[in-house]
Amino acid sequence: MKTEIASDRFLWGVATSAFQLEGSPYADWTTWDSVLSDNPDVTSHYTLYKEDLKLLKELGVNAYRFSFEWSRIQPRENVWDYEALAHYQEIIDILIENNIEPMVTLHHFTHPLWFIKKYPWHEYPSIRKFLDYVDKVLSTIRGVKYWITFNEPYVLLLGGYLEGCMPPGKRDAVLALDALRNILVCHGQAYDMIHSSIPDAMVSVAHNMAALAPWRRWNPMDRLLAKIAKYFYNHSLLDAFLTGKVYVKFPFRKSLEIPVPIKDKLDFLGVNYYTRVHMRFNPFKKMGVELRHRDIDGYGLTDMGWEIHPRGLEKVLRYASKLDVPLIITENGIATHSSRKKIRFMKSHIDILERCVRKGMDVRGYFYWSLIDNYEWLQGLDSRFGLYTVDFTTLERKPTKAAFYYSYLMKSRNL
Ligand code: IFM
Repeated sequence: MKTEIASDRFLWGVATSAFQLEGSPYADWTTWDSVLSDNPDVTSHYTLYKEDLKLLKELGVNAYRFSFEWSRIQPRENVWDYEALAHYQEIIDILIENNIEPMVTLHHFTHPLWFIKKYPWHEYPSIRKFLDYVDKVLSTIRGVKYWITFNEPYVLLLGGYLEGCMPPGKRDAVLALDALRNILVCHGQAYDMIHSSIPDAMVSVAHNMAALAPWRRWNPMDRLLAKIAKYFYNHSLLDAFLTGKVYVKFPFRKSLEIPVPIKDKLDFLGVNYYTRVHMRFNPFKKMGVELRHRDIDGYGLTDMGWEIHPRGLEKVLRYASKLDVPLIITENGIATHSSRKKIRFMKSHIDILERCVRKGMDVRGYFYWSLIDNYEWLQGLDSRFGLYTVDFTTLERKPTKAAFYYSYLMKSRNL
């Protein structure tokens, strides 16, 4: 596998996604959750982007991960919006002028409404439609070396095909496997397309990884559940990059092998890490699983009830190291109204990151989620992940103490 990242600077950045800051009148999520369509002003970044990009400079980051909103670029099946493409190109140009490395995510959960209605991911033609979009982006956009094809493909599948809480709202394991295959085929093809137009590109997915543990250590069923979940949620995608196959392991049956053409199609791995989840066998719950967050380490829970568990970052980076490609933490952050908690979260995770690098793990970047407060999927506007707060009435952005602390951390850590 390739292990080259040309730039020798550690990437210190922040991450965002288009829909969470900009919304889009053409996206599936706009009808799925009405928070943004009821409050169109909160999606102010699409007009205030120049002001927001100044915050990056103020923070002192050298990299910025953001996404393109596919539904703005292709609002209807055969219609391309060149102004939207020019808008994203302008963002890239501003970043480059300011010596900030852009990292672009092509797909971050949302879809054009026409796509999800006519070609949802479990349908084979979804592949062609997504690749048309990639092709259009590659023929118009310049100056991007770092690409993320899909943000958290497993979260998309869990939400869209198992829980049914995200579009297309299915609860069907067979369709989920079809969708998984089609998404990974798209990754493989997009990887080749990006490399043929940008030979030194660095391409990855952003894989959400979690620390998963049995609720009751003494209980064999809880242990078995945690083991299966750990394999499927964290490892099966890594193994697919190593072997070109997704193994779906069943507890008492042979595993199912799904061939996916993605072997070695990865120049680095983007790791999104937030929390640890405890799992308990409960026959009265859906699929026999009950999930819980517990404050075991004494760091507390976030406003969304997630356990703050910095040591889990080391665990997932260790798992990811088996790929033998550089690792970049493409998301890590906390929803809280408290700056003190945000600072403690950031410091404790970056301490672990530093320890991992000292131990020899090849980690080349860290992106804090997120730059400014934004819309959180299914939660609305009260999950405050931003280094800058946003007053959603006046649209005023204000730095939190954590913003100053992050600037200081980036200068003081020798990574
Ligand atoms: O806001 C999300 C982001 O879109 C994907 N990763 C997790 C974040 C926090 O839930």
